[in-house]
Amino acid sequence: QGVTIIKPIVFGNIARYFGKKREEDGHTHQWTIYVKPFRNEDLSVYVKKVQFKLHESYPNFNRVVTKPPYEVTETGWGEFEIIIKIFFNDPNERPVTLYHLLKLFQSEADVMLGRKSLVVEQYDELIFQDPSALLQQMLTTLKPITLGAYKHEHNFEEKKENTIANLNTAKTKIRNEISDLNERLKQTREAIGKFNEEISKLEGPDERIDT
Ligand code: SLL
Repeated sequence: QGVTIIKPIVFGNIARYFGKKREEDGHTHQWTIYVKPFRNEDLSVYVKKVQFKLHESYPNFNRVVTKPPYEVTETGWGEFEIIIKIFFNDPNERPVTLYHLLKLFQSEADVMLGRKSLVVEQYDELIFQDPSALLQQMLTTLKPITLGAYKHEHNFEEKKENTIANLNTAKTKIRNEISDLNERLKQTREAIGKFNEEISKLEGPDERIDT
């Protein structure tokens, strides 16, 4: 068959400091862990549910979200690893597991004072290798999300462009360095050649320097 379908996603957390520690429970932050499509599309067409496994200090730490937005909002005081498991509408498709370190603390002043939210998210891709006919149909049914405007915290397109530009600059620099070194190598070889000629003249052919 050889069919591969790729679905770009973004997952991570946003967090905000209360500004002080809450008296009742010692919580300091509100945070949201999420999985969302990179492009504007309705994941629920092929996603059955997303399971977020929180730290065991949380009541019913295994949170299951069956429809978009796939996210869990909580409050707390500490950072920990969240295990995200994505289940698909086709039971034959194995669930995908992602790991995210919930991040609450950051040294930036506005974040520390609670004037600004912190966002730690990453781009990833769900890759479907030879999906069943049913799943394939679900994967290619494009359905945009209607709830709310669609926007990412990070501009991944811009990041991509910047990365490409940086790589090209580096490439040019390395190319120039290589040609400089080649030029020096050539000059050095020529110099050695000249020395060898001189040596031959002075002492005969057995004293040459090998190049
Ligand atoms: C730490 N290893 O010690 C981590 C654990 C757990 C954070 C952090 C629980 C809130 C609640 C909460 O914030 N747990 O009890 O409802 O830093």
